[in-house]
Amino acid sequence: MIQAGLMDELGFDTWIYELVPVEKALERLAAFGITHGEYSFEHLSGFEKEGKMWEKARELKELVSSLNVRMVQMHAPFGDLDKELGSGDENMKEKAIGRARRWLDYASLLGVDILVMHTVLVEQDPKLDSISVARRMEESNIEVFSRLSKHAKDLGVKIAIENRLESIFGCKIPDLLEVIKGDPDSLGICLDTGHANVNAIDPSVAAEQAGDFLIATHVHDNDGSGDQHLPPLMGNIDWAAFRRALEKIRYEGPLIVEIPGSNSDMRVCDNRLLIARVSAKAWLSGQHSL
Ligand SMILES: [Mn+2]
Repeated sequence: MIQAGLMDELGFDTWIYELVPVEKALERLAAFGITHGEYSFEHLSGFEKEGKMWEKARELKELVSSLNVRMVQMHAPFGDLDKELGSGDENMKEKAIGRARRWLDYASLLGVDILVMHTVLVEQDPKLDSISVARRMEESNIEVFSRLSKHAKDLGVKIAIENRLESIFGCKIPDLLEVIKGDPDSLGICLDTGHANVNAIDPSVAAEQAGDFLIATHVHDNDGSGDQHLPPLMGNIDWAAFRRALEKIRYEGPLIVEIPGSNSDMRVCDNRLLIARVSAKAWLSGQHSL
């Protein structure tokens, strides 16, 4: 039997409506009856650049409460930030830590409990063997996340570290568990089902490994050959096994579907939302299993 909580907490990343400003994206999700969500980094990055996050946060908080949408998580900057946090240049690294702390502030201001972050990347050193590189990555991640977790704790926000797409330290759940040990109260895992599948890791195995540390999800599908961000049941993930694993670890949500819409046509965004909602509900209700 499926737990009631899992289906109730189905949500979407605002990324699906990247075509329009965040306010419009939230209104659209609410119009389609979506009750939970994740703020995409892309939707908020403009406010960061313009220094408007503090005033915008207040407006957004009011908007989501009037729309009855619970924004359970937000995506931190990634890409450059991952490299800057692991940089050997102390100045650059400290600036990056400051930026990550500001994003924890933003989460708190927006009333969002969880900030999703990628792991820290360490510069490639051709002199080092692969084992030493992996060890340096682990050390760097433990150091950076234990520093950030102190700020998270002060704010009452948790950091969910996402399993990486690239086949390096951080793509496996046991890698992340080592990092979380530094502060298990404020650090947890965001399981990205698509990233796991590309790394030939069954999301059901990953979920069981994460156990109680699973605090956020990025739910999407692919055929294993790349990070295609397809709705559930459109790739080769064993969704029935994943659902059973979520039940076994008593994960109660949120389940956040992370798929793109379109950058040119709103109807494509709406259609993709509708089909993903149907497929996610078919998955969660067990209708697709023989
Ligand atoms: Mn993801």
